[in-house]
Formats: sequence, C-alpha cells, structure tokens
Amino acid sequence: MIDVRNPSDGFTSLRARIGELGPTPNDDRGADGAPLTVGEWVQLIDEVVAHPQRNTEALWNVATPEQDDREYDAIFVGGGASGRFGSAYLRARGGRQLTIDAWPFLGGSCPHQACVPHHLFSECARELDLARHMQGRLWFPAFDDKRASIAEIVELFKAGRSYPHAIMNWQSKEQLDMEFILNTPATVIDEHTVEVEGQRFRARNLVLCTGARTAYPDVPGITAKGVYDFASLIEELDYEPNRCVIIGGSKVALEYGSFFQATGCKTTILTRSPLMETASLHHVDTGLREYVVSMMADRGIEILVGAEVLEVLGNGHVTGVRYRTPDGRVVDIDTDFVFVGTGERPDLRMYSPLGLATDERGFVVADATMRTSVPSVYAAGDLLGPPMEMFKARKCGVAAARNIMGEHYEFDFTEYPDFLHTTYEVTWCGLSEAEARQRYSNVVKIQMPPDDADPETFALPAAEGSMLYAFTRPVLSGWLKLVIDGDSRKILGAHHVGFGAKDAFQYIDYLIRQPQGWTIDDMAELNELFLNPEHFIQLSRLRAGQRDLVNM
Ligand code: COM
Repeated sequence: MIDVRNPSDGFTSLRARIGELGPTPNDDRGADGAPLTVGEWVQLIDEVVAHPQRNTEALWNVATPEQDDREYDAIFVGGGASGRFGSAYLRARGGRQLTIDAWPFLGGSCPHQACVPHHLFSECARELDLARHMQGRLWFPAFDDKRASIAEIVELFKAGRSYPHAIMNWQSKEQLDMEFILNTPATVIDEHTVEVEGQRFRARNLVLCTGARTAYPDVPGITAKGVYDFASLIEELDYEPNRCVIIGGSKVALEYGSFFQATGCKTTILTRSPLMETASLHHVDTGLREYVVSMMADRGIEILVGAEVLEVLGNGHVTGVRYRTPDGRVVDIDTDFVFVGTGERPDLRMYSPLGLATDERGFVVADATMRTSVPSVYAAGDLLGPPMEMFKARKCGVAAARNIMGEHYEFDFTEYPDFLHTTYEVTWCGLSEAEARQRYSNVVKIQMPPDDADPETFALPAAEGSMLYAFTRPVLSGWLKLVIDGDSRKILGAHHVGFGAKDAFQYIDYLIRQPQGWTIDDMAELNELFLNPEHFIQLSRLRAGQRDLVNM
C-alpha cells in the first residue's frame, strides 16, 4: 500500500518497483515485482514534478543482459511525441530501442505544457464565450467574469496533468514494451553513444527528438516577471492577470489570446503580419480568415497589425509594453501580463559533439527519411522546424524507425490538414479559393453564409455546438466553404469555422489528396449523421445533380 499522505515514502516504494524489466543501478526493485498501475504512476510523477530537488534519481526501465542482450537499434533522445511513437514503432517491428527523457514521464511537452493545456484553455474559452453570450437567457445566469480566473484554470490543469503522463508511462511500458530511462538528461557522446547517470549506451543509430522552445524577441524588459510563454504560463503564473498584451501573431497568439479575452482579461495582440497571414500557415482562405479575425474582434480582442514591439516596461514586474505603429508613432499600453507568441526554435547545444548541419533559422536539416547530415543520426519533430504539429512529430519518429529497421520510407510533411482554436474550432485543408483560382479555370464554391447574404440574419451553418448562437445571433454560428474544380468535379479545398469538424477534416484531407481525387458526387454519396458539424455532405448532394456546377 502506498501512503499518499506521505509522498516521500510513497515515492521510495514506488521507485523501487519501477525496474520490473530489470534492476535499477541500486538493484532496489520491489519484492513483489508487480507493474506500477496508472494510479501509482500518477503519484510517482506528481511527487517528482512537485519536488524535483529531492527526486533526482532517474527512473529506469531497462532490460538486463539476461532479458535482452541485443545491440540497440536506436536510442531516442527525448520521449515526446516523436520519440515515443518512433520507439513504439521500432519496438513493434522487432527492434530494440532505448528512450531517454529529462522529465519523469513520456509524451513530452504536449501533455505537460502545450497541446493538452491549450485544448483545456480553448474549451474554457468556448464555454465562457457561450456563457457570456447567453447570460440572462434560458438557464444561463448573469456572467460574472470574476469567476473566470486564468490562474485557477492553470492550477486545474496542473493538478490533473499527471493523469495523461501516467497513462503514457504505463502504456509505453506495459503495452508497447518500450525500454526507457526518465527523469534524467542524456549526454550525447558521439553518433552512436549516449551517457545516462554515468552509464554509456551504444546504438546503431540515434534519433534526436528534443523539440523546440519559444524564441523570445530581443527587446529590453523581455525577462521581467509577468512575461510568459505557453510553457512558463503553466509553470510560473502566480497571480491573476488583469490585462494582457500578446507579442506575436502565431497560432499560439490567436489561441491563448482568445482564451485570455474569454476569461475577461482584456487582450491586445501586437503583430507584425495580419493574423493567419504569417508564413507558417498555408492554404488559409481569405473568407475564413476574415470571419475568424472579425469574430475575435467581435469578442473584444484588440488586434494591432504592423506593430513593432520596442520594450517591455516595468520595474521588476511588467507594467506595460511600448511599440511603434506602422506610421511611426511610439505608443505605450499599460498591462500586468505579457504573453509571447512569436514562434519556436530548437536548443541544439547538447548535440554539439555531432556537428549537425542546420538551416539559417537554426533547425536541424534532415532528408525525407529523417536522416541528418550525420549518417547514423536521425532527427524528428520540432527540431526540424515547422509545421510544429502532432501528426508531423509522431510520423517523423515513425519514419526514422522504419528506415532504421531497414525499410526505405520517406515522409513528406509539406501538405496536411490544419486547425486552430479561437472561441471557435477552425479547420482547413487543401487549397484556398484564391489558390484554386490560380490553378484552375472553373472554380466553383459552396459557401455558408454565401457572399451576398447578410450574416446577421443568415442563421446557417447551424450545427452541433452552434445552435444556441444560430437561434440568438446568427452571425456567431460559424462559416464554411468547399472549393471545387467545376470541370473534374474534384474537391480542391475545405474550410470551416465552427465546432466539432476537426475529426472530419482528417479524412477529407486524405480523400481529396488521393491520386484519383474525391468529387462532389462522392461527397454526396456519404450518409450524413444529421446535423453534422460542417454540412458538406448535404450541400454537395443539393448541388450534385447539376451537370455544370455553379456557386451555392
Ligand atoms: C501526446 C503525447 S499528449 S504522445 O504523442 O502520445 O507521446
């Protein structure tokens, strides 16, 4: 039994039981040898994360020579999405891997500081938006934004984040059979060798999977207390922000800005490029962008385009931000909270013994097999630069594993479906209408609301998640567009603002990129689960009888 009232004792006995596959260096594995349950992992991870100074020993899950004496096919440096998926795949192919991570859990920043909290925050933003919009109607009480605390929501996340961590450790060990060492940094010695807690491990290959971190702009005051990024927001926020200035116009800026504003924390975004027109986002349809940005403004977010941040003001703690407007004026905004959303870069110092080739922005250069300039070394995920998306991280890791296991496998991540959250879920794939018109002479679209409709009275798309908006203020109910080549009838792109369509877009993207394409007639053959979030099936069926397609 683990005495959770005494985490220190709990940790000692839990740690002793980690080495079910083999002994820890101290050979102190538990007598019963039973694998840790998910609940026990939760306690162990909670303890290590809460008290890193007193829990400095690594967590070893490494086979003894009696259990497996094969050479390692790969050591994965970093156990985030790339390292975990690459490791699992390599293992499933019959190879031997070792995964090393400085955190006491696998899964990396996604469940600890990045995608998982972002989704919690975006869900809060959506709920808050609805509660504010509907206040005083039906069962909705008056909206009290004093009850919507950023700090409290961050604490809610922190209190629960060990649950997904624990599942990843448990799944990796008990179901995926991975070998790993956690809670300790790896030291890269050469292209085949890594040192952990004084012990050297050799492998045929290394796979580097240590991700990227926010690149803070180089302006005076940027290190002041009160300046956060997505990671330090989770780890360090210790007060309730009242006013927010976001530096940068990345996806993170839109997503976190929408969340902060939804809690009642008045938010200003200072961005050089118009939102959703940054180089890191491709295929953004103009109509979609206009709807998304206008709906952010509708919620009260101030978006200042062309702003050049000059300085973060304050005396120990942030008090404001000074910026230059496009017409050269210098303006100060008072704020107690600055959030940086200017993009990310990898930290490659630990790989200096390898002499890896990098590009001009500092990302690792790799070919389509994920092989770097050093033949036995592969790299995966955010180390390689944008898109910094989950599908890419995981599939890069898998691609490296496949090649290491003898298959020639190339992964091209230049085309993919994309999404972001504001108070809406925004999804898109394929070509924007403007891109389609550059490449095809007969482009037809299905759009809701149509260009000539008055959106304030056009209560479609009404669908799951937007019904209450559609019946109270139609313009809030979302926006969609399907772009079609009228000659071949193939769907070229799909664009959606609403709720619940992310799932569909994973499939739509795949279907429209099949060599034979995916036509409006194919779409019309699907059996819709009415009301479906994006309405594309029914709208396609309404149009598919036309021999010569026209806009709808
Ligand atoms: C996702 C982390 S939260 S991983 O990709 O499953 O390892």
